[in-house]
Amino acid sequence: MKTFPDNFLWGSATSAYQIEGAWQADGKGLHIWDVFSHTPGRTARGDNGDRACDHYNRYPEDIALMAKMGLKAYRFSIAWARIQPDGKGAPNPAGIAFYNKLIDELLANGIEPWITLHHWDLPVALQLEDDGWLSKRTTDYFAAYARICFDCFGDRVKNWITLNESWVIATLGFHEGIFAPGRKSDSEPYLVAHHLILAHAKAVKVYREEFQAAQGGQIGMTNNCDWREPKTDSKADQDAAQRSVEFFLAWFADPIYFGDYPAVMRERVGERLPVFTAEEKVLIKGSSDFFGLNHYNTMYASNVEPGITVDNYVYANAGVFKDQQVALTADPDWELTDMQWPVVPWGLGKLLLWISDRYNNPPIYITENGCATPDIVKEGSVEDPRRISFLNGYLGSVHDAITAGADVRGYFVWSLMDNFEWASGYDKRFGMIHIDFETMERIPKSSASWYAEVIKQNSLEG
Ligand code: GBH
Repeated sequence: MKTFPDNFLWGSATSAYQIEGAWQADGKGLHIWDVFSHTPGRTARGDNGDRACDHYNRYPEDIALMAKMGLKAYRFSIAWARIQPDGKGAPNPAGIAFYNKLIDELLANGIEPWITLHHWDLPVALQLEDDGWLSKRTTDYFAAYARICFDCFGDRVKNWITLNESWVIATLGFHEGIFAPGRKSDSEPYLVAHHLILAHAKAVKVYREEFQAAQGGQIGMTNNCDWREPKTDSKADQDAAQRSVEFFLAWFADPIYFGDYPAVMRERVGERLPVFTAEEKVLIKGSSDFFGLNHYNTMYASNVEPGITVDNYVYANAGVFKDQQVALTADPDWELTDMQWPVVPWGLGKLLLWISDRYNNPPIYITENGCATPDIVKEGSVEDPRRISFLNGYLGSVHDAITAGADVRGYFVWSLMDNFEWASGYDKRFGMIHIDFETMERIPKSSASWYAEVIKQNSLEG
């Protein structure tokens, strides 16, 4: 038996655009993912989140399913464009009313709400009028939006995540162009990242100065990182793996814990890497009460000599890749999920220890981990043994890391239910609950009962 610490927080996660639907209801403004997914050619089959899981209307049923699983916590995001349709100005009462109902229903069911303020759905007016995350002005708009949320919901909500996966916004949105707003640049990702870090720090300042003492909650940022294992024992490959994790995670975490970007990025990115003023460094340093981590997979990393082009540039997420000179490969024996991401449970344990070691053992919450698998509905039920084995393996690795000293406080499965998987659309299924997107029927998969048992026992078998 692998038993978890007392009070270990068991949860699952979703995000607004991926589940809510109701894209034009009750005064909601448009956001960049509404526009991106309605632009021909940007998502698989032209799928969009117009209806998604219709969670906006079916949230009581969804919360009942969460309660049945015994979830202690539920991480969801607020759609900024429901709160401020144009991303600035007066709040929209109907948007606030929706999240009030959601929060109250969670609490009535004994489930702790964990709110992400921004999970990629930037109000489109900010993109058109202010250049979105390319502009420093957006950092102030974000802080003002955050203030509305703390003010309206902070009496009941004690856990705040400012931003979800800034790496994805910067790299997939502004280098590869495969996510909204779909830009392709070698320098913009660094500018966008810079503004996201500042936006986070400004929102945290608002919370700490105006709300935290009275409301007594905690606030942090969630970043994603895949693990990079050196392909060989050579010094060059070990350095490449370390460099790759620094370009991935330390890009965002070093400013928060140390006040500035990693030295290796400064050396390699040069003047495309913006500079924090002395005042900004003070603002940013120490701006997280916990370390939020999303983790999905592992790749081998090997060194690439400058000037050499290898054919996995795209797979390796170029932009920041050309600057890193790291080639990524998978072991052909690794099982792949439906996203073609390798299943390597030990990578998560290694990453947790890397974080503990670099950032002086911060409290860590795994705010996302999970996999996509195809579903077959048979006589009204769905068996998903591959998800069970994925979760069992990764949770085992989390347990190993805790035993080795990492301060991991909680774990959120991505995802509660199948949903709109961004550019991949609806046929990539990450949920523990199956959704029939025609009828909107919910069918808990076998992993949902498996997870309910883990939560009940606070331990894994075997
Ligand atoms: C998360 O992003 C999101 O927060 C969530 O909204 C989304 O639905 C979920 O994951 C599933 O996608 O080794 O080159 O193949 C995940 C971020 C970045 C994780 C890319 C996997 C694989 C890169 N992902 N990474 S590669």
